[in-house]
Parts: sequence; structure tokens; C-alpha cells
Amino acid sequence: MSYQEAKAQYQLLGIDTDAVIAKMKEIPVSLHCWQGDDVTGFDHDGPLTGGIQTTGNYPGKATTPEQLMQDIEKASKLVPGKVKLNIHACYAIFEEGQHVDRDKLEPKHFEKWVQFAKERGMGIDFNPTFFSHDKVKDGLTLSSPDEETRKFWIEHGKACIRISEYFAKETGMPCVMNIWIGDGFKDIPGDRMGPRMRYKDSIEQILSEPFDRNLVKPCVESKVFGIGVEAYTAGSAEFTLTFAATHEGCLPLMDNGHYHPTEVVSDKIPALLCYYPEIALHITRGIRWDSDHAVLFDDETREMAKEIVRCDAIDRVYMALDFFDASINRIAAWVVGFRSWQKALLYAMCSPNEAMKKLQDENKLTELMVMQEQMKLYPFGEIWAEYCRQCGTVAGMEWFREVEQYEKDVLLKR
Ligand code: RNT
Ligand code: ZN
Repeated sequence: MSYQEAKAQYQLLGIDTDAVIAKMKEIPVSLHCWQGDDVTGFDHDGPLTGGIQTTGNYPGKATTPEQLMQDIEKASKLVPGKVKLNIHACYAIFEEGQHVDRDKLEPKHFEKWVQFAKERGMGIDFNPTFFSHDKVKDGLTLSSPDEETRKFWIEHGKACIRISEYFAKETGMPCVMNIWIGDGFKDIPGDRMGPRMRYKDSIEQILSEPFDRNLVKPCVESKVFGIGVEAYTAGSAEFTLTFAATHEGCLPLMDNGHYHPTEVVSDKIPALLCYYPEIALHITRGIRWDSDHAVLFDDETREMAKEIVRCDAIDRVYMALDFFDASINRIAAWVVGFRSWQKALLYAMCSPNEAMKKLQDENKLTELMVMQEQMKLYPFGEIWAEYCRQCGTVAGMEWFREVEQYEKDVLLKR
């Protein structure tokens, strides 16, 4: 079957696949730099902390800014769509002898990232790094009872607001700045509210740093548990949702690895969109826990994309990938994850969403089910192939041969 034949089939359902493809090319999706080096960064030598974990020892990990940028560049050439860069504060780049601690970070420490992004027409999203650092005291940062510790991390947050604004001004695209902390307890706490009150005050202090709301989009990411913080996390779902709801300009961020296993973020997206003008997502794939496997074109990924599209909320949802697998080729992990989310969005936009709404409203639920099943066998592969062609990338797995070559030529020589 050709694209033209596939297009005709979708046309019968009232779907203009040319228009869908044109729209897809304009949707920014954030590619997280931390898949490239197992969430290590450049500003410390210590272990990864905060209750997150990368497992595996696949060769070729990036260890310098140049290598990481080279790898991101490679990955971004093998995917269709508009890539936005997502970096963490621990990826600051210091000139010889100019190392500063995280509370003293400045835009100049990210100049090279800005240059990299601007040369490629990318925007930048940002994350303060509240983990992997010796000032994380007893596993706590913004919720710490130690005022000196808490102050240090508040200053870090404020510095990151200033850097986020710099990114937005330089790239001409808003910068989503995500606050996530791993603060919590392994076992039953003696005080659940105290850390949350301190966390609340800390975020309020961070957000008191002046910034332009059109340029910086601060969000708070919730989490149910982490490794070593199984019993309690300060930034729970209720805490962060309510924080965002009661603090103008602050967005809630949902990471689909951060909920109980039978909860689905696809159902939470339309719930939040009833109230919030904008929301943010971390798209990942958890297996049994928040394991951060590479995103696939699976049911829940499709379902999340469908909800964004059906709610007509592509412009209201900031989408970012967030996973880190060190057991497979890291470039391939990026490419598979990015392509999967692109497929999911394209698939959602090639669905007869209006017709399905109508069937539901007319209580024709049998027909709705039949139609949903029928759609699964539509010639979506042809639409995907055309989209990839128009974006100058391949539709099939030929991209993987390029990754293999890159592994031989570059990664294995590191
Ligand atoms: C951790 C959160 C958080 C991190 C990144 C590195 O569980 O998902 O978003 O993955 O900030
Ligand atoms: Zn996340």
C-alpha cells in the first residue's frame, strides 16, 4: 500500500493526514540529556542519589560535555519531529578552575548548551538538581529540618529560575523548569506534615525569585516512592497537585512512573485539564516500579497521547521524555523512546476522535468499541513512513544500522 492509498482510507473517516503531518512537525517534545550518561552530570564525582537508579553497564557512556552533545546530536538526527533539549543543573559546564557550587550557578555555566541549542533551533527545558550532592543531608533537601541545608537548596532553586529565564530569552521558547526532590523516608515517619510544610515554604521562596511567567514555566513533579524512600515522600501526588493549584503560574508535572501500578496518567490528563491552563508530563515506562525503561509504542503511551489530542491540548501540555537505561545502547534508547512518543501522537491525531465522542454521547457504546478495535488495523504504518520521509529520517529500523556504526566508530573508542 502507498501513502496515497492510506491517506484515502483515513479521508473516508474525515481525517486529513497531510494536515496531521504538518502539525506534528511543529510539536516540541523534550529530549532528556540524562539518558546519555546515566544521570551523572559534570559537577560531581559521587554516586547517583535521590532514590533513582540506573542499571546496566553498556559501553560508550558520554563522560564529557562534548561527548554528550555529540550523542544528542546523533539521536536527534534519527528521529522525526521537533526536539527540545532538556538539561539538569548538574550538567553545568565549568571552565578550568571556575567550579562553583549549585547555589551559585549562573547562566554563563550553561552558555555552551545555549549555543548547542540555538545552532539547532532547539528550545531548552531545565531542572534544578536536588540529588547526587554532598549537601543532601540525611536524604533531604528542600524539606530538611536543617535550615542551612534547606537554604542552600532554596538558593539553588532560585539560581535555576534565573538560568531558565536566560534559556527562554536566548532560544525564544519558554523554559519549563521542573522541581523534583527525592526527599523521603525508608520507613514509617514520625512526622509526615513537618517535611511537607518545609517543602511548601521552600518552593514558595524559590518562586519568589522574580521571573517572567511567559518565559519560565515552573512545575512540581510528584512521586509515590523511591529506592530507600519506600514509606514516604514529601512531594506526594496530593501535595504537589495542591501546591500547583494554589500557586499561580506553577504547573503540576505528572511522571507516569510515579503512581501506584494500576493508576494511569492517561486518565489523569483530562482530569487536570479541567482545571489547569497548562500541565507538564514526564513520559517514561516503568516495569513493576519506577524503573525508567525506554518508552515504547504501547497501550498506555498511546492512551496518554490520545488524551492530549482529544482534549485539544497539544498547546497546553509540555511533553518531556524521562527514562534512563544503562543496559542498552544509550543512543538507541533515546531514539526508540522519542520515536515511540512521536508515533503515539501521530496515531492519536489519526484517530476519528470527534466520531468517537459522538458515539459515546449517543450512548452507542457497542459501536464505539467496534470502531476502536477497527482503528487498530488502519494503515497507520504508511502515515508514519510518510511523516518520517518528510522529516528526512527513515521509517524503518535502518536507523539502527547507523547507531551500530556510530557505536563502532565513536562509542567503543571512548
Ligand atoms: C525521578 C524523577 C525525575 C528524574 C530526573 C532526572 O523519579 O522522575 O524527573 O528522573 O529529574
Ligand atoms: Zn520524572
